[in-house]
Amino acid sequence: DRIEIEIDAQPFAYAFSPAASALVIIDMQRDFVEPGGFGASLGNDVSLLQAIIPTCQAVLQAWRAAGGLVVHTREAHKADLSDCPPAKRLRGNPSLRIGDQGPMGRVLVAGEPGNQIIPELAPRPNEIVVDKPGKGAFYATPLHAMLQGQGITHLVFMGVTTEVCVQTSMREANDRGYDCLLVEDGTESYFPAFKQAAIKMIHAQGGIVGWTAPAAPLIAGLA
Ligand code: C5J
Repeated sequence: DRIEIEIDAQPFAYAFSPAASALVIIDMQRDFVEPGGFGASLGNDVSLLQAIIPTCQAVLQAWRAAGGLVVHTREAHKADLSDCPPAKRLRGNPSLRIGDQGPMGRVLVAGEPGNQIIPELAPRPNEIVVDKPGKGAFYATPLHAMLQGQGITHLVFMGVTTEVCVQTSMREANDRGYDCLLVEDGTESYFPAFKQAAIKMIHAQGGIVGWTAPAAPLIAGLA
């Protein structure tokens, strides 16, 4: 089961074996995608992010059918906020701060309704769910150890937001030696120009952070 799949990507073809790869879905939680959550509290239009849900579902379905490992992350803080630096909580002038009570429970707090992955992409019991206190999925989490324990060398990323948690996580993964692919239409930003810039930054300079490709060739390759 070490079959290699090669797909058209930028800046050149991306090759991976499903058995040594994980699909990493970043922060597709209600806090970012639904009104009343953290993303909206910062003044963002969350409907932009909802548009990628069908594509994320299609990639997730194809990935599961190929038997690949799936990782879901959530930006989540402990109820006592001991893992939320004051610099993060007090920055700016949001309508609700992290830990405040909002329409979907306490903002960005683990276990609250707003902190759950959206139902369309709900994790299955055999999939990994990582709660992360930072923007990157590797900071203060067991993710690297879990992936190493399963012989994972390649990571395929989707989720939100492209230039914040997705790009930060890809850079962290790249520095840890993973070959990373970003699914271009499986990620979104509240700022479309930032998404486009992040995609270019990732695959520029010979793939300095990794590769990018649309969902279609990935799904076709997995079939
Ligand atoms: C943000 C994230 N944008 N998941 N978090 O604050 O990208």
